[in-house]
Amino acid sequence: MFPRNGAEEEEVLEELRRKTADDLTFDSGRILGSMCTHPHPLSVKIIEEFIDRNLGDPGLHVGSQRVEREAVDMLANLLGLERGYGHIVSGGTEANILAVRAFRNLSDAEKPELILPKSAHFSFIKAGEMLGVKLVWAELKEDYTVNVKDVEDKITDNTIGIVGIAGTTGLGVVDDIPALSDLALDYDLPLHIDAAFGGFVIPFAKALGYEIPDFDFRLKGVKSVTIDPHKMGMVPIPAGGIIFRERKYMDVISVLAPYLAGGRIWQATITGTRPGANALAVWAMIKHLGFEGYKEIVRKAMELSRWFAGELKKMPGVRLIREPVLNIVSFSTENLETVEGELKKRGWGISAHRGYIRIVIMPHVKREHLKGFLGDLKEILGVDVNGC
Ligand code: 0PR
Repeated sequence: MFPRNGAEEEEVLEELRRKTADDLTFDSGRILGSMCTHPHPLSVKIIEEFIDRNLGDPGLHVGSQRVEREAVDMLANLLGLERGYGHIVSGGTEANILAVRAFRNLSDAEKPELILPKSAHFSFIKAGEMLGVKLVWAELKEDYTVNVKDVEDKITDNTIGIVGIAGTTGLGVVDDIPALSDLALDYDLPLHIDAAFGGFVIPFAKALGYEIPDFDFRLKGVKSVTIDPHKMGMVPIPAGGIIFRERKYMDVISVLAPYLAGGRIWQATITGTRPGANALAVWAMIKHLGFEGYKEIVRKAMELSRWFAGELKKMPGVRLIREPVLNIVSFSTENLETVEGELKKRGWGISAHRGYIRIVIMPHVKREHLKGFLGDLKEILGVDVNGC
């Protein structure tokens, strides 16, 4: 009910705390199935200080707009471009929708079709439905990467573009993007890479010596990349990223906003009014952590993932779905649904999907949390704890 009279601030805060007391928090170490994490303290400060900036009316906040452009350029740079075109958006969903929208608007296909791996995130289902683009799902190979031959077989005159994934939602697998890029160039089609998760992992993991295929603008067929700072970028929600190789992709998705307080602009994002503070937080976190800072975060997450995968492999009744590529470890058990329910009852924030449980080793996940989880899993599976 809408209250007639207002309550005291403290009272309101107290009530909110009570109402959300059963939320799981990242710092509890209990959230093992999320791609978000506890934001870095600097980014929290930035959100507080710049909370009123609205990048939907950039003429009012010209400094913030400049900073957003710099953030986009730094992301583009991380992805192998000197200069990129794009925005800090609400998340991977908006970024993927914008890419599909750009591909559709640039194409003259009568019945637009997009070819994407069966492992693609459900945000593409939203994109397809909203944009009237038919989704053509390409098969996966045994290693869960997309079958590039099947992608080729599915190209028609109506194909508007191809999607490759650098860090799949379920398994963190990276498609053979060099092959997809060659294919896209051969058929003169744009290739979009969904690196919503992998964008803030792969460049650093590669620098650490992990063997992961190229996935970004260094490959000429790649025309757009989704890269989300609110996943491994340590920035608070909402902060997604869409980067295009060329300006024309932005031009075809921009609409005129003629009357804004700050003057008329062409707007490419789906959201109108949108948080400037989060874009500033992206800029600030990149400046503060730098390549070496992110590399260290990724080093820990990758090492812990490999340790965790090793422990799971030792546990009877558990099947690792595949060796981890990034910092995502997925496994299956007998009676998976029951095991999932039991784990949830014990307070673990996990979910089973496509026949397995996915654990995302985000920066808030520490070895002691995983040890606790493994202990519970063993008990649930009825394994003699002392026996192994
Ligand atoms: N692309 C990929 C590869 C993704 O994994 C995701 C989200 C998206 C796009 C969409 O990103 P937004 O959710 O930012 O729009 N993947 C996670 C998932 O579906 C999102 C998530 C995050 C889910 C935190 C749960 C959670 O607690 O699993």
